[in-house]
Amino acid sequence: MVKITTVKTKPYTDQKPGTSGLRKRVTVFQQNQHYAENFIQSIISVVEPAERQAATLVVGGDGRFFMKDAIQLIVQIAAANGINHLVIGQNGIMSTPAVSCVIRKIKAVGGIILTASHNPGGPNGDFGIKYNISSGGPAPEGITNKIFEISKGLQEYHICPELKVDLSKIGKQTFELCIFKAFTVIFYIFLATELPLLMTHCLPLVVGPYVKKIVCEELGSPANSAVSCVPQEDFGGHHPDPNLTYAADLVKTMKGGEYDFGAAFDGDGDRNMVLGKHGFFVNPSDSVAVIAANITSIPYFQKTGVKGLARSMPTSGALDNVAKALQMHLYETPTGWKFFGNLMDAGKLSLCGEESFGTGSDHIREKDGLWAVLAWLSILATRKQSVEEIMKDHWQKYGRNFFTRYDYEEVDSDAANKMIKDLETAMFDPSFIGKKFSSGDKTYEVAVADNFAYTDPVDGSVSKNQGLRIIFADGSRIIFRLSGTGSAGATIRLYIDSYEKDPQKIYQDPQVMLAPLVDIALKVSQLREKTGRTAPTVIT
Ligand code: G16
Repeated sequence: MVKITTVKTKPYTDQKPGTSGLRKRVTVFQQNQHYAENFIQSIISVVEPAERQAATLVVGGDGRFFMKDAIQLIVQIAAANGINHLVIGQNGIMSTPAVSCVIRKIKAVGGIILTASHNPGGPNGDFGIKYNISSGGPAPEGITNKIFEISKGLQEYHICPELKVDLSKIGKQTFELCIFKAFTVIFYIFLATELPLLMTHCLPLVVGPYVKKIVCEELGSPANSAVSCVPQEDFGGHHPDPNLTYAADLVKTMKGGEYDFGAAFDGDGDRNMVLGKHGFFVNPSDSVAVIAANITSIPYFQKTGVKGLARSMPTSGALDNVAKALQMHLYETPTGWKFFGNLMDAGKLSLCGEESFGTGSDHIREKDGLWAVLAWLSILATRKQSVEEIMKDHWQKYGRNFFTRYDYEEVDSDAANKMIKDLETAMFDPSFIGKKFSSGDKTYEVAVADNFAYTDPVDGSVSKNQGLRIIFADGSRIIFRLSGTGSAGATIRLYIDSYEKDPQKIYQDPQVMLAPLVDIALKVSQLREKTGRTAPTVIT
């Protein structure tokens, strides 16, 4: 008989889930007393006590350092709170899209995902805990706010300290508890994900075991085209963010010209970056637009049809151009995949994407890196053109949204908050509208200046303060927002989006095309002066 213990604790004030769960340094979870336990208890407390004895929770993660410790705690706390069933990936490994899929398939009440996604791993890296609801999608703000409120008042948690599971053993492990029904944990092998990088001959590469199974075994790409497929707690020292900076090895390999298609994934397999031969980069905002424009090449959409399109606010307007041409509804949501869930559940949305290397559809409720790559492969197979040709044709037909994002990571939080506050004050001055800003031979006139707010068309919930937008008369946009996924200091994101339809200009270098707008953004915000940062950490 397993013993249930109630442990007195002190609440923490900093357990507010961000864009995608609670992300902190591993050391915060490890060294602060009861830190992880408190947050896990707060999550489980949102499952109604009356539901728990019939409830199943899915648990999985990206294999990063501290994940196994966190899973043991989840098992012990879930059992002590009367949750009846846990379904866990063998060794705890399961990609984020796989967790979403399994929650839906087995009709679980939700799931807990152990990942800090694209943030570095290892003992000095980041860890994260995220709650997904029964639809398979990340918990919406109503629920994450509830978790935060519980965490701020938490005085005790319940735990079965002696209950230990063998994470490596496939199958059922059952435990007798004094006051509840027997508690069962089932371990499965779920084709799991893992870190970044892989390139492929003709085909892509992908996330660990999925890549091997689908891209190599099923599609016949050579085995050596799948790189970095074995999960490691520190991602082999790599930064698991699939962008041009952190997937530099892949970019270099692709530049060699030997491969036609390359793709990189993040730690938990939900993000993707697509490259063509010679390292031709597909901007994520363009990637979802290309998939939308070629929707008939994708078997899933041939079956289901397409109900609507969506992008996050900072994502470029490339998708809007396709939506207009296809006469499809386009939703503009705040940053965070959780905002797409309600639209999908209501049958209003089929395909969506974000500038932050996220692309997905309503087959699940998370972005899905491998799905996006398979969508691209379907398009390549139908059109029999290269990635570069497809992209260039697209720009010829729809015009091009030049897009760039500057990330300033680990900026002093006070300085970053003050910069945003001061900019907002300046933007809200009535004289700001109509103001002209010049750089080089370009002049832009402000048409709209606001802090983006979103009203969910399904449940009417309102999300405010989602990013400062300066929209100019020609439609060009400068956007500033603070990241909700960083773990130390503040990350300032600057996004620039500018549309060009002149066929003579669409092949230019985005950094050259957008230089005047970047210059204006830096001057208006006084980012350099106020943060002391002279250059971004990452440019996309
Ligand atoms: C998460 C969210 C995405 C979001 C991204 C960046 O992705 O699911 O919707 O775009 O973070 O958010 P931020 O700009 O606030 O850092 P992931 O892959 O980290 O789970």
